[in-house]
Amino acid sequence: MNGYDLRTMGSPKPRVFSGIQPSGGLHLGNYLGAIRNWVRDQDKYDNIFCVVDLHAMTLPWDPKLLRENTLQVAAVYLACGIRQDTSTIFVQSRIPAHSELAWILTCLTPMGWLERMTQFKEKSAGEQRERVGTGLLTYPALMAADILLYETNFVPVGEDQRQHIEYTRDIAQRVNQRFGQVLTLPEALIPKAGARIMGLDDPERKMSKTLAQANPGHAVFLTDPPEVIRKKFARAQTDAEPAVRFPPGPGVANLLQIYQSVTETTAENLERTFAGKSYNELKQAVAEAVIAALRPIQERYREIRSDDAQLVRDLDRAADRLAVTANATLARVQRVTGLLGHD
Ligand code: ATP
Ligand code: LTN
Repeated sequence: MNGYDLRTMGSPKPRVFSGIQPSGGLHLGNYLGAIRNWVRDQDKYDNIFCVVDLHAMTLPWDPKLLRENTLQVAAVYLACGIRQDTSTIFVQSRIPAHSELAWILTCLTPMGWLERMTQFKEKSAGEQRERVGTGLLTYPALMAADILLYETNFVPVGEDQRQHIEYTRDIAQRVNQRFGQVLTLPEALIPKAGARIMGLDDPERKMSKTLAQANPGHAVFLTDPPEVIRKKFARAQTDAEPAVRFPPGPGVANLLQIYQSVTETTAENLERTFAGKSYNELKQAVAEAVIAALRPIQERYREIRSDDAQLVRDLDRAADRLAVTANATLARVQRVTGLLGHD
């Protein structure tokens, strides 16, 4: 046990914190790579799941869509099985401490650290500097603030976020070394299976909300109706072979990965079921498996979205509760860094 755990003695379970940006509809990759693992492990931890709306402002956004996507992400968390007795779901911008700690961390972060981040390089590639918002560069400082405010022990995310968690540890260590032990160092929890679902239109690229905006056939959204899911799989890219072979090429491998992940079947069973089958048979089987897995989630989602006022009330209440912890951490950092009024 490290020194900081003393502050969380009231809660015997380790703290988990994770978040998803409301930058578009959630897709199968978000579910299989992130949310499903959060649901499965939620009883082991004291969980906080955030809708990181301020992060969704790091690329151009539409205000109406941001509001709708924020409610959608929160409702999807609940519909997928996140339970409010072991987990707290809230919206990042409802707790101003996130922005305030992010500012202090930004001031302590060398610009070179941020310029070297893979996500920044990828998302700003091909854009002129005049057209990229500064928030895309300082994004990791806000993410670090999210995590550090709650004395988080573990951060369950997909592989693409590992570098941001490393930065979070580095900046927390810098604060602790310079000003005294005020922050808890978190660790990434990265799943072995499902950590990287690829696009249906292009199996070389990770399924992503942003790419799905340009081409809806890229991703299956968790809210897609069955006929849309069937159509998207029917058009998915496969290989040049006449039938399913093992080992498969990238397009077929992605479909098999989705089938295996959704049905939780073994690799042997997968080969027994699909070797020699036509691509049409494979696509239909994957589509039906996904439709069956999403059906209860979609039913629950519709139920939750039939009362947005209740959803907003729950989110606000959660934010009020969490603000106590967030403000306590912020006050500690403000005090040790010399800001007035926190003695
Ligand atoms: P954007 O395109 O806006 O960056 P995204 O679809 O990549 O969005 P994020 O909000 O960045 O999704 O990620 C939310 C969570 O889902 C993260 O934990 C991330 O690692 C995971 N994730 C995203 N895409 C995939 C994928 N294709 N396969 C597995 N996990 C994924
Ligand atoms: N950058 C993350 C989203 C995110 C996050 C967080 C994840 C913002 N703040 C804190 C975990 C913990 C992403 O998945 N794109």
